[in-house]
Amino acid sequence: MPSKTDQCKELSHYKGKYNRVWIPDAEHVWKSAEILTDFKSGDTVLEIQLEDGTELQYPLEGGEKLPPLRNPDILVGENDLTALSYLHEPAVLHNLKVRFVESKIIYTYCGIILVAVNPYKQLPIYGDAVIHAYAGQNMGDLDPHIFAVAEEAYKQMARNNKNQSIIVSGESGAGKTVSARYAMRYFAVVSKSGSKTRVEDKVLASNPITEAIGNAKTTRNDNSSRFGKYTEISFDKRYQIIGANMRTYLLEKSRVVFQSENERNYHIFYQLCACANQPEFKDLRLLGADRFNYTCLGGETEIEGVDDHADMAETRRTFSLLGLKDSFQADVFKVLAAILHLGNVKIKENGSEKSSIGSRDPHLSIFCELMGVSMDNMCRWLCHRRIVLSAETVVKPQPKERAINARDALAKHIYAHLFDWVIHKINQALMVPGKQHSFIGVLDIYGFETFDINSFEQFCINYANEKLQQQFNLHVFKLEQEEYMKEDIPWTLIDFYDNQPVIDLIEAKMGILDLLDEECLFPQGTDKNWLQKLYNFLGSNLHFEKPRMSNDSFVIQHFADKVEYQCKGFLEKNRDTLYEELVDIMRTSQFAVLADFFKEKESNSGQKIIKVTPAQPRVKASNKQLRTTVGDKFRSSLYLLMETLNATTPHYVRCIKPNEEKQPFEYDSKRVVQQLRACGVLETIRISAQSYPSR
Ligand code: AD9
Ligand code: MG
Repeated sequence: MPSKTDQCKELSHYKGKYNRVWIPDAEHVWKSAEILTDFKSGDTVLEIQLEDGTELQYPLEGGEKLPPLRNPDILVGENDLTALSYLHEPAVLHNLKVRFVESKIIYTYCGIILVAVNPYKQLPIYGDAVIHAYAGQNMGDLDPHIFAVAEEAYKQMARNNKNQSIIVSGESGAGKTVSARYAMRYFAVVSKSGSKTRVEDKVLASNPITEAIGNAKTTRNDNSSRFGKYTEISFDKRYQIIGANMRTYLLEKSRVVFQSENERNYHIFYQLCACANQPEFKDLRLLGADRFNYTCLGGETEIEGVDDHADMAETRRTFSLLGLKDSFQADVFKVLAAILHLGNVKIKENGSEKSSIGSRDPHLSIFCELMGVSMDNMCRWLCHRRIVLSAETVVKPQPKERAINARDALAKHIYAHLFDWVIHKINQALMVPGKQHSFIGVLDIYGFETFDINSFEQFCINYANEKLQQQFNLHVFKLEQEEYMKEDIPWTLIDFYDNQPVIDLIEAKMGILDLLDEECLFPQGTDKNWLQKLYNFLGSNLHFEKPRMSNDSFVIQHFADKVEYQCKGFLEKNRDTLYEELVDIMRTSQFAVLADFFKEKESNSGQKIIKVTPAQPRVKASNKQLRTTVGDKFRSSLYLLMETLNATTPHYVRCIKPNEEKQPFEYDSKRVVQQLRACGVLETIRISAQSYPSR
């Protein structure tokens, strides 16, 4: 971008011919205008005219704040934003808009980033013929495309003998999952050897299954990913696909037992309910999705344009394609049905201290039958707890609310185990027979999100996005700057937006996660106590706020936006405990799959504990619980993900959601600019422009 003095010069230089500028506008963010008078140094106002003929005076602050210049028309619509003469926010916003709205082009390069604007419409640009057109081409030679990025990764893998990553980011509903799917399809098509092995098809088949069990309708996206996924596609020496491996990140478990208004549980439940009448599911005693608590809490059980019945057929077809037999599928469906029945178990209140379940509760009885556990035990241990005192063990009744929590916790745990089990089976089916030469990883993680009510899940999701943003910042900005210094090119370190302070706030010693873990150690710990500690210890942090009107929430200034989190439920979700008594019942199940889910693993928590040294060394309290908390585990898994990404050559795709209403080719400048500002596209432009001094 030209410096301000340059801009003054340029402005007077172009006056007459290119006297067009952008001025800020409340509605359209930027509005086009023409300068009417000669600009002289020291002027305090510019006489300008808007496109509709209105004349106004644009205030100049000491001749410094000149409005950004418009690009010559001939450049508007460029494939690569870095080719524009004037590079600034209005130019980017306008260029993307012209391409998207007028030319219906969704992809644009911005230096090393591919910007993809979600068209909310099927486009005929993804066929095999298009894939073949991109194969072997150089990135700049054809129109910007996700296939061009995939080709670039493929080429660099072969040329440099180095593993690659395609990192797709953007907010919820922006198009990450769709982009990741197309990238994977590209590799499958170009690497196809023509031999009988159908490993490419298998790799692609993993997508519909993971989406069935890990995606759900939210108010943001009808097919929202509720887990993160890094898929490593393995290639042999001839760069043909030989297998794949998926790593998943923190599934949103709470959705299994609760959905907000207009949201749904995981797709697979509705697919199953849609097939309730099929003879093979008779034993599961299924009902319509509107008759199970766990599937109807959000109100609507159907999604416009989605046929759950047909999707079930697709899910089963892909299971089979992966070699996952009918018996395996039957076990999966049995567990899913059991979870649905568990959610319908009626827990009665017996005074304020006690609760009970009818000895003939029909749903509990089906649950027990399907899962091979004792009805008596379940009735008793959903509503009681064993309390170990020094001399004796007493059995204490539980109030209704606690019993419901115990039931829901069990449902969540069973589902999480089922999810891991299915992923494990898919990985086995895609396992590389021991001769991987290199890989390309595709990262599709839940996008930054903010709802009316934000809880632990949004906190974790947004934390992951902070880490990704930082990975991007460090890669693009620091590496580029180092390059300049190495070559001794005069260069002022530009201060890019560094989000380390927010990351510290969350993950460093005595940060939000540490304080949360600490509170979880106290048996009497509460969400409110923890929140109070946050206010006390972090109140002065620039990225942390106590809302003026609430004592139940806290605000974090994330890179993308401010988000207010409600503290309710954080402790419970971070602890993620399940009563021992219920675990014991599951372990003695006659149904081997279920017993295995709860089998005692090496660590007593059933979670593999990975000891890592996070970027910010943290001294752990000596009495730190043996169990890893969800937050702690997530922090470690993100650390490992960053290590993996940093060991590969990254390729970035930034997805943009152009409007809230999911309307085809609607471009809401306000929403777009918010995302451009948040995701570093504008910062990158500054650097890319500097990299080509000739421009
Ligand atoms: V989330 O963080 O998982 O909630 P994503 O993954 O970013 O989100 P997704 O890929 O699921 O969003 O896209 C949302 C919807 O936009 C899709 O279901 C499609 O209907 C639509 N979409 C996205 N990309 C394209 C595209 N390239 N062509 C057509 C698209 N439609
Ligand atoms: Mg997604």
